[in-house]
Amino acid sequence: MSQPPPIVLSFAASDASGGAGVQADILTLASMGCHPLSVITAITVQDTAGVDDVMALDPEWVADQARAVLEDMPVHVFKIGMLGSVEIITAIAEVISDYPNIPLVLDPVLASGRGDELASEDMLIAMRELLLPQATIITPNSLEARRLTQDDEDDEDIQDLSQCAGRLLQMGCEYVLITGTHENTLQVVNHLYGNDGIIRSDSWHRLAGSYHGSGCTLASAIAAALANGLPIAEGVYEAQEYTWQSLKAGFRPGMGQYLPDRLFWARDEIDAANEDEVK
Ligand code: PXL
Repeated sequence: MSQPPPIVLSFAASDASGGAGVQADILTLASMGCHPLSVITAITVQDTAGVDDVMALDPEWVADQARAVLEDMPVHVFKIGMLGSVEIITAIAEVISDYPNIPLVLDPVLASGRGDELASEDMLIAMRELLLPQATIITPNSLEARRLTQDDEDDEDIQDLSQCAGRLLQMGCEYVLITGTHENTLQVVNHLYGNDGIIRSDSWHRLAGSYHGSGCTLASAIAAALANGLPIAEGVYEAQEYTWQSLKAGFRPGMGQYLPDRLFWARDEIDAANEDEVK
């Protein structure tokens, strides 16, 4: 029998459009050779154009889902996405604190790509205090990095991203990857920081169009790379490459944004198999 796939546990909300959230995580993790466990935090009502509503689950249900699978299976990496409520953040923080040796990839979801608010100010504070110190790597985009490092709501955002990264590292995570999609630069430049400063900067051709689920894809791809045994710097590169390829192969199934094709690498084989069948 071949080696069993490494297991990644994703805490995330359901996105029925299949673009972001737990559906994005499952596709990405499976596509990168992992077995995905999914603990649902909330259910959203949304399509490819926007989020209409969110129902957070009972925090005990979130913790119970996680404990059941954690007691049954060896988990190699945790990944956290959209959280739903302060109480859910508290419940997850408690569960994962019992597993300090499992790396944690934290995607601090504050808003959707289209600007729908997905975390309150209280949730942001809880994330900062309870989850960030447990994170191996946190993957904010530049807007999220600035919001997470504001001292209070009236404070001016820190503009300099390396200063934001410094503050996030001081809050207790080991690595910070700040993505540059929202910056006014020709290429998209993503920076990985550690306690000794910048570890790598990667520039990517800026793709035209607006994508739903790119952040979930990137964070899950990092989780998969770590679960596959890659060191952090290589894993972050691999995950960016995978995400860029899936965005480049993106498609527009509805009337809103493009979705990444997380199975882009399998399409040629699927097309070839379909052609053989037609013959
Ligand atoms: O992209 C962040 C995100 C995460 N999780 C869910 C979402 C979104 C954005 O819309 O809907 C469920």
